[in-house]
Amino acid sequence: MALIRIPQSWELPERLITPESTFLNRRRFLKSLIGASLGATTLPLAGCNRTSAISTQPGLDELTPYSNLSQNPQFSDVGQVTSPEFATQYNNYYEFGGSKSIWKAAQALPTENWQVEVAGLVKNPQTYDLDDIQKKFPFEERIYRFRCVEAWAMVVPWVGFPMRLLLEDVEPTSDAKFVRFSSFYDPKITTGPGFWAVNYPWPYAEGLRIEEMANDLAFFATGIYGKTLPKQNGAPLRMVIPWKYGFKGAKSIVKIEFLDKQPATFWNTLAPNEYGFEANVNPNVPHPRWSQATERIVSNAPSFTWEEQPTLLYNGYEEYVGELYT
Ligand SMILES: Nc1nc2c(c(=O)[nH]1)N[C@H]1C(S)=C(S)[C@@H](COP(=O)(O)O)O[C@H]1N2
Ligand SMILES: [Mo]
Repeated sequence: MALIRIPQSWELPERLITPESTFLNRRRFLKSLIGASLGATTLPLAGCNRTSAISTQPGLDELTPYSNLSQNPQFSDVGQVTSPEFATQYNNYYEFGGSKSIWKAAQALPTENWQVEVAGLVKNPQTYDLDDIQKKFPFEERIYRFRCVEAWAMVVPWVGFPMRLLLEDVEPTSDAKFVRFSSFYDPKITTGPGFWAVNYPWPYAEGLRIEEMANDLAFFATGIYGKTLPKQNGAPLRMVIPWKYGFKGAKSIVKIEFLDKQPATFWNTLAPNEYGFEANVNPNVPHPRWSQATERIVSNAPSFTWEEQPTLLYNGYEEYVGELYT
């Protein structure tokens, strides 16, 4: 991709472009902005008390809580859960901007009448709406480690269902070897890339081998912290592949295609030597521009500081996925 010049801010690890102090100052700044412009914000307010509206998680408080949610005990004990305030305000969603502070811009995502088309090499092609998904697939809560390729990490409680249930529903043919998942893209709405990335290979798309999709860990999330997904986290349906780097987890999915060949994916097309198709978390395989041996995990409110810890092979999920890669 010699024609594509990758902007500087995409190339740098987050720790270099956004040191903690900058982020924390920005958060404080954001809070004061929110306080000053409540009338102008499109977010409904939880109450009339301005202080409480600011101190709760913007974008989270008006989301629908799941009732009778069962937590999968197999995926519950992976350390202190990251505070929702952080996980819903520190995001990567380039369709809505190149920084981590896109949660407000992402509220422009239109999620009404959402449909997910399943096509390609399957016996039962489907176009699901969210009601179909809710009725067909039993939802559960799973707490997963989350590891971005930029060497930061969180622990996130997702709500959703394992991808293998969708496989059973659509029945891939024996020719199906790979799956491509495409995100919502409408240049009139997803204006975040602006002039600097209009020629990038949108829509954002990710892919898996079909055996990876069939692994019990591979998950479709429709919720987070017991509520429906905020837009900035990939509403209404996103992928969560906890043993792979975060960029493998495409957000706001509109299309799932079963294919006989490895599909082109967003980051792998842009910079194949930096973002592999497989992209398993591995402390021994450095990114060309930084080590992956350690990661920074965020500690919780009120300080939100980053703490260094060793990176685990397959992000700690070797017992589940090791056999896929022998
Ligand atoms: N459509 C889309 N999906 C995406 C991204 C994106 O920019 N666009 N960023 C990826 C990256 S790099 C990461 S680390 C995670 C971040 O998910 P979070 O914001 O919920 O933590 O989303 C992934 N999915
Ligand atoms: Mo990422």
